[in-house]
Amino acid sequence: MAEIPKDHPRYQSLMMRQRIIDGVKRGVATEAALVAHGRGEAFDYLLGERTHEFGWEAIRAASAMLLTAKHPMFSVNGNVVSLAGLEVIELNRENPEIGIEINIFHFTPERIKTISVYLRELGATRFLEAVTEGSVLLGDIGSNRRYMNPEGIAKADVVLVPLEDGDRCEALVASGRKVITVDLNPLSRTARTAQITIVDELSRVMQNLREQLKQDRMLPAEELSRRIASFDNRAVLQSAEKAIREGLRSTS
Ligand code: PTJ
Repeated sequence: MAEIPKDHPRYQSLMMRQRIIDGVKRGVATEAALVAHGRGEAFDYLLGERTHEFGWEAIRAASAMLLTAKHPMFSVNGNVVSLAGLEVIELNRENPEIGIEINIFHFTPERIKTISVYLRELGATRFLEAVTEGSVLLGDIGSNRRYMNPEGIAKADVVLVPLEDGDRCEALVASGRKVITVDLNPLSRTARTAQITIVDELSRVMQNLREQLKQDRMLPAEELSRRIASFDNRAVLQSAEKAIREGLRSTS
């Protein structure tokens, strides 16, 4: 790995790039992960690689929705595990009610094994796999994303699912579940379908969400419910799009 000087103005972004490359080398992520990551990087560059107020608004709503859920689940794919595997495990340790389930698009049993081994190496002790005995099928999708673990997402009322494709997000919403996503592209089908879209880079989101959950844990349920009711995802997406347009103007 090339040495990245800490004072490089884009240090964090370059570190994330290295994490995804390492994930691909390990077999946790696929080559397609690099393309998906590059798309995210382009949006992040235009957004100034920082958390905006619309990102915080969505974080606050996400925290409230996760804390008031009956059975919240965190759906992780190869990119999420490569970029933020440790942070996913720490979030689950701090909030054990938010279960982890591995669900990947480019499915092979070997890849699932590689991801499981890696999560255990990072310290995970409890996580589920979508493809298992008794898997439940999710609605109208053809890909391997349709499997749900009977003890996990099949039972879930709220699913946190970052870096997701539009088909699964639509199917999850159509099934009556609430979906919280993380997507740097506010124009994507996932961003527009989810009930809560956090338009920010995944590693920053993980840090902010963990902090927010800590702050909110003791708040009364009514206050959290009021926060969810007043959240407007469409306004968040509009603000994100505006920020990207401003980013384009200031870089041209
Ligand atoms: O591990 P698998 O097989 O399940 O595959 C995972 C990927 C990510 C390859 C797969 O889900 C995929 O192709 O995703 P998409 O449809 O390209 O969507 C990924 C979305 O996440 C895009 O809208 C990107 O802009 C966004 N994105 C990429 N990296 C980040 C991101 N958003 C936030 N933070 C990032 N680091």
